Amino acid sequence: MRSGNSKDAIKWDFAEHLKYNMGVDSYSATEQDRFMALANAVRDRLINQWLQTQRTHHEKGVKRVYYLSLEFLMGRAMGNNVINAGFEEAVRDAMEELGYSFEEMREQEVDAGLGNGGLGRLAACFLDSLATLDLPAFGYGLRYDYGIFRQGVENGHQVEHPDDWLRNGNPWEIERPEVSVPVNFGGRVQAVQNAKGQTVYQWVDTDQVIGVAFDTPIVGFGGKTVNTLRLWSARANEEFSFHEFNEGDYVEAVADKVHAENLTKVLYPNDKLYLGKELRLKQQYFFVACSLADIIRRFKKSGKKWKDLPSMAAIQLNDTHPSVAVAELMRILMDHEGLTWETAWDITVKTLGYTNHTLMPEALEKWAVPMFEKLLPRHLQIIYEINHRFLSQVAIKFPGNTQKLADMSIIEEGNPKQIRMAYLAIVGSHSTNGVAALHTELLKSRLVPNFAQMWPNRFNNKTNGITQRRFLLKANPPLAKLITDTIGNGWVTNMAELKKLLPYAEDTAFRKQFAAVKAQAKQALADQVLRETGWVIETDRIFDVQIKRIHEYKRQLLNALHIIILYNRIKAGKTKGLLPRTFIFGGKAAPGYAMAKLIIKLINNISNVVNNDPDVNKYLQVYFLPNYRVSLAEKIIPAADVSEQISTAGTEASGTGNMKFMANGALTLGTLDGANIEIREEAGDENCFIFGLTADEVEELRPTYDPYKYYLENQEIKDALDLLFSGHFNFGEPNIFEPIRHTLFEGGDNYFHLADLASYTAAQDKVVAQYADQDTWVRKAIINVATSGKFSSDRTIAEYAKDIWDVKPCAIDLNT
Ligand code: DL6
Repeated sequence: MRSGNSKDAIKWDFAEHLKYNMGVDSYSATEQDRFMALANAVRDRLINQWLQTQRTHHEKGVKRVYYLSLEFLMGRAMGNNVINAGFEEAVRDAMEELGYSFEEMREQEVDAGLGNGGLGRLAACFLDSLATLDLPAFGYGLRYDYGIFRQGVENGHQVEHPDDWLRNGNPWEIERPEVSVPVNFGGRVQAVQNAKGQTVYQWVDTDQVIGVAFDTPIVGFGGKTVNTLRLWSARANEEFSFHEFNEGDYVEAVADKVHAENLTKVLYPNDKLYLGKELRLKQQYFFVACSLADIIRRFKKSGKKWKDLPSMAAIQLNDTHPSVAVAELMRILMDHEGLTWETAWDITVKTLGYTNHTLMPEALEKWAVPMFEKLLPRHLQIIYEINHRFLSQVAIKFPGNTQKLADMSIIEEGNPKQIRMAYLAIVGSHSTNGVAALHTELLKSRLVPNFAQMWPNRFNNKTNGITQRRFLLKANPPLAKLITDTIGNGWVTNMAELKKLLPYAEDTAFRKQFAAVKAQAKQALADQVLRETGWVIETDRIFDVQIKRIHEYKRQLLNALHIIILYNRIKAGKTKGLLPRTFIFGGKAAPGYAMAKLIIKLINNISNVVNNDPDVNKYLQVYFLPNYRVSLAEKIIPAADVSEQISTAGTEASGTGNMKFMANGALTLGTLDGANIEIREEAGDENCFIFGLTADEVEELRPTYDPYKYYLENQEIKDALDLLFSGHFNFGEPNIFEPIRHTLFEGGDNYFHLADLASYTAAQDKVVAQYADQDTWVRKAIINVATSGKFSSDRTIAEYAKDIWDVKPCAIDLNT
């Protein structure tokens, strides 16, 4: 009864947990109690497969993937777990028989928001695909007590509230106090002679923090492989505090404990901004040290020789955040295991792979040498030695070229000197990949051209993907059902099978069903918005959606400027050809990013004017949905008609929201940036709306770009900007949008809003014209779904597995 998948077994186990875990009966139980009891009953049903997975991997001695990521933006687990494990129906029926709605119960779950955006959500999709493809894998990260802040909106301004996501407990995780790793900081390095008379280095007089593992099961679709997400939480070193405690300084002892445990207190809420904060470096080293110690412990149990480590472990660095792993692995292999530099280096490079996720210079991590030295003195020594050896290779490759030495050095000269972590990651790994075709090209040609020239074979592209299980099967049940009823359910594990839908784009009856499903999703979103905000969203309109982090390069401002153009047209009575449209925005701004926060305020102020003007709101409505998060994305994406992917070309590495929208039948309105290019290739130019400068054109224009020219030459643009800066949208809040005016004009409009506004407006006009012909529109939407197969994270992970990791699937059989 504890692990059976029948409805009755689930009912029994649910009742047990309600009584013996939550300590309530059916009369006193709250919705939260019921959710927790059900989550526990679901977790019980994963345990056998979870244990069997670990056992099988161990017994077969398979190579494992270790995905090191400072962020895992998991969202809710309940729906995904029951779908992947294959007992959704039994759970739903069991709850219904007890008089509860499964849908309502799972709304109780708090999102696990341990990430900022695309990078963290990609890591979560990868875990789903790794398990579904039966690849032996661990995700390693940090168990932050507070995830990404909860966003409120007050008078149009973003306000941040702490995300106390663990307040009700986390039913999915298991604490493993027995898996604890001591992690050192500070101290000094001493050189001593070993028995053979060789100099060896010892890192001594350190402060210690303990990492404790918390494990979460990751169920692959079909429920066979259940991999592990292992997150580390910081605990004080008890011996240390007890010493002070015994000396009588109880308060100091407790303060030290609190100090140590602060390490994993909170996720840094910055997206693509490197801050250089000491606590952040401590987080990075802490999670790398814990994870490598764990990997090495597991490897040692295999009894293999050190040279076999690369054939047993593939460690992928998700961005530069874990790149101190290069030095840490070298330190373990040399200082603990006594390997020579050459052997340790060979193993390190073969074991590590690095994924770059950004072209934005302000996101590239560089650590000030003095701070790094204070925290990690031995690692600094190792990095200097890596650099020394590397630069001698550079000198051979580019003889007499001292500029190359300065440009490629891992240590950047200056005051203070800085460690270029991306360079360390490239030098210390066998693979560097970008996340979309254009991104990889720009990575090689613009960001690190010298490295691409030095090691052309190390660079490769792995276009991102998304899991269709969460973002179609779970998020959009009516569409998933329609697809399955039409072409079978093969697409759930082989998204390329969606191609079979292509002929149905020509089928009138299917188009009608498809349109009905979209209407249903719009209603579901409207219901959700009503519940969360009290706003009534009309559904019989075009839903034009931009949901993502708020960032200047993503150009929510371009979207807002176009809305003002529409507003002016409507006010001037130029409504011919206009169709009722709802613009939906969602996204968080980094708390310290003033311009991004001001853009949120602008959208909200426009929304206020537009939605309250009866002349305008019959054509145009604007909503900024607060607290954008994974579970809200799952409601918004199915409802969208238009997917706004409008970053300045050459700035968005890939984007993954664009893929989720495509798979749910929204048409991309986008620039030739990131994976939009590949979306156009798959869907066909006629099935999306592409506009704006290309990445090359942006660079050509940059030196002579004059935003005023675009303002003066286009009357609609001029009128929109004049209206915006006349105070029309900020009555009673004088000059609040002045920084936006400044950035667009005196600031030089770094993201080319004005250069692209006319072509964006023309593309938007085309959207409306095409939407007017519903039959054609729905046909295009179906073609988008049918051609979205490339963007499954299963495809992406299969490519990593083959090209970078060399790992093979391992079938899990409960009966062996
Ligand atoms: O690769 C996942 C995701 C891409 O889809 C986005 O285009 C990219 O902006 C994002 N990168 C980051 C990097 N942040 N830092 N540092 O979030 O990665």
